[in-house]
Amino acid sequence: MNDRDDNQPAGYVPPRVWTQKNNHGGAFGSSNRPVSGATFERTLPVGEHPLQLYSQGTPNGQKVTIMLEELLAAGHCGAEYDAWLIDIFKGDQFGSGFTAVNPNSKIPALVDRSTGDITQVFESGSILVYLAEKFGAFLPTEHRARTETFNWLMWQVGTAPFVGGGLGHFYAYAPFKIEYAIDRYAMEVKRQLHVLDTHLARHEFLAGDQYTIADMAVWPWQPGSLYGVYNTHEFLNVEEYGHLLRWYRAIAARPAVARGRIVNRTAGAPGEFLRERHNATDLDAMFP
Ligand SMILES: N[C@@H](CCC(=O)N[C@@H](CS)C(=O)NCC(=O)O)C(=O)O
Repeated sequence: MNDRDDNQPAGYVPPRVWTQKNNHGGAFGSSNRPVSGATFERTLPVGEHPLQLYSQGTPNGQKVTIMLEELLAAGHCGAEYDAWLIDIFKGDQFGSGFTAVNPNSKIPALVDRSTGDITQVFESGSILVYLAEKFGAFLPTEHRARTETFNWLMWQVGTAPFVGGGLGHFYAYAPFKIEYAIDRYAMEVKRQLHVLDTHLARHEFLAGDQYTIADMAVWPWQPGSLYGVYNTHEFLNVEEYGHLLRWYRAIAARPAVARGRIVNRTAGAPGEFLRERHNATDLDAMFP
């Protein structure tokens, strides 16, 4: 162990067995717990569409609303959906109805009521694959492109915790700044940006020449969240990744992305957020 005065807070030494404090501080310090399960009873609302999404407009939530808007834009009317807000900053993810759909208490979660017995889907990557297979869209059938799509999709769901739970948490949410933690995660996130920049120097989209669910998974996070919720784009000098930015801007220009990225967001400039979406007209009114 190093000199304990260097620890943060100074003098801190990890106890032999970790125990929970009343409030660990930071943005989620009072709501996060070391056990799973519901903390209160609340049934989930159900709208008129077959697809019921329970989510918030964070990067993981945006992946799914972008996919749903892309499906609708491509003419898949069966992708009409209700997007209910689960406000994770108020602890809605610990309600009994939500934990029954996602025992991990994280948004996004999807219920498909068009399948006889209802189908419950959680994990953003699983939801993207589920929708892609249900509608036969944005997931190539050709062996090589399909494999590349899964490569980048799995890469993204594996790397997101370094961005959000790592850099974003310690840069934006932690009760105080810890240089070691921020350096460690800044290094890893910049490495990820370089991985993408290098790949996108040779490919139009992540899986090659087709826009797929892999692009929809990566876009809100790398670099979306760095421009958005975590506001670390200048700190990480994101502008140096020219090929990544070319791809990022091309996807941002897609009308379905402009629509999907604001669904279930609770704040922002006028026209930049829509708490809930129950009908195409909710968004049409914002994109006349
Ligand atoms: N691996 C999950 C991660 C989902 C996740 O971390 N969701 C965050 C918001 S982006 C959340 O619900 N956080 C609430 C909490 O940690 O209590 C996925 O990809 O769906």
